[in-house]
Amino acid sequence: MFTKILIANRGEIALRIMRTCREMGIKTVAVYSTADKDSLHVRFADEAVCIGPPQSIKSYLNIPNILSAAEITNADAIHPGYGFLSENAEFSKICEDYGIKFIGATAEQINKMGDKATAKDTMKKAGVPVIPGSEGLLSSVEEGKGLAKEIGYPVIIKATAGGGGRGMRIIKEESEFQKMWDDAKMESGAAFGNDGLYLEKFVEEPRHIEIQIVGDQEGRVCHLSERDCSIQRRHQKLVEETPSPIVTDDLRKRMGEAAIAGAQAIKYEGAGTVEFLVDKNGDFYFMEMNTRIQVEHPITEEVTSFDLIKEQIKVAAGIPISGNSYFPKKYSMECRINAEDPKNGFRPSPGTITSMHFPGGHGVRIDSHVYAGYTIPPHYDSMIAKVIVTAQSREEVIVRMKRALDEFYIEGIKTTIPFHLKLMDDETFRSGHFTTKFLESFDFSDL
Ligand code: MV4
Repeated sequence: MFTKILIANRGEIALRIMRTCREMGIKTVAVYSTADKDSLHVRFADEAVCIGPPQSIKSYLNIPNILSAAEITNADAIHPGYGFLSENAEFSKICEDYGIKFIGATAEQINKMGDKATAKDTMKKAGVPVIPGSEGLLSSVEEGKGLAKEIGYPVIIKATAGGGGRGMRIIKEESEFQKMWDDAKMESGAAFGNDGLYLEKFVEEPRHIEIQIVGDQEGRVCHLSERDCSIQRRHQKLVEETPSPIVTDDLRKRMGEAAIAGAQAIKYEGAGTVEFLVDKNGDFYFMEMNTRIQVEHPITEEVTSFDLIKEQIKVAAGIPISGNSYFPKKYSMECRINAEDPKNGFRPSPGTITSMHFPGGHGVRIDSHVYAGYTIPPHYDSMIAKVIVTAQSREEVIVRMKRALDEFYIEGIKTTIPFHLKLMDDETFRSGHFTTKFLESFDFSDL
């Protein structure tokens, strides 16, 4: 087992990783930017090293400084958390070359899944259902138009280097094709330095359902069932829940098996997530694979009793998994609390938390790095807490979530709490029958 892990991240996920390390008897090293010198992750760690100024590119993305910090503190592994360097193939490779274990995917696995058109081909070959469309990249507008005519409009063109909706265009008819093609090429070239595009049939009003998997170094993979992430605004997830209200035992079994087949095809090691779209007929299709721990991992932990960070660390240290998949016996939901004003287009609201109190009690878990007196720096993402609620049924979860959100008292900044409170009373949300388009017609004006 590792003796000391450097956590190349900040905020709640850095604390989350340190907590498991402490339980496992592993020493921790925090790295921090000058903007984070008063952060809890710095105080929680056994050692802390400053790695640069506030801008991420000069600190949390600064590979030489992070490696120097690992070297001077004698860390034998690096946990990247999510975001920042977590899916950076170059960083994974450099760690390997340095003899420091990267607790995450190998460079090869990251590259295979990072290029979305390649990832789709790999999954298709492994027998995972994929959305009908181009084989690999489109080489011309003419090829795209021809294919769209064959499979029928609407179609969607996506950036192969994309994700999170950037470089993506929905095309409703052939007359729009050229303009959408030019826009998507321009946007993806500028954003990713790669303007490769692929095409798919557009699935209208889908659900976003993802399967958590864990693979070990011996090629064994198990799944830990699904998370429903259909409550999103502009590709930002706001609420996640498990089990999904629309996933039957049979669908869970088939999606779980598909996710395992896909992960085994690339000999996937560690924790990963296979994202699917589920259409109105209940058919599912591979969308992307995330080769990292995700923000919403706690709801899976709550219903399966697994510590996913501990699983990541064990697998990275070469300890095999049992190979059994887990099916939820409980219900769990996460509300992301962001320092944003939901009445004003979710505009960031950084500043100082003058006073606050977290909710607690039975079935309530708070993953957060903030405290009364803490100043939220403007340089990073705006999530300040995750309220994770667990109970025996979806109805009980919603009642408990309302209670917890009511108890969450915070002053000095605007947060997304009023939005979540309204959502919990929304009839469509409560029915469980909503799609990824649900928030497009939500009224945020009266929060
Ligand atoms: C789609 C789709 C419909 N049909 N692909 C959004 C982000 C990127 N990961 C892929 N996305 C989508 N791909 C086909 N063929 C609809 C979306 C989509 C979406 C997916 C999941 C959650 C929210 C979404 C919001 C808008 C569009």
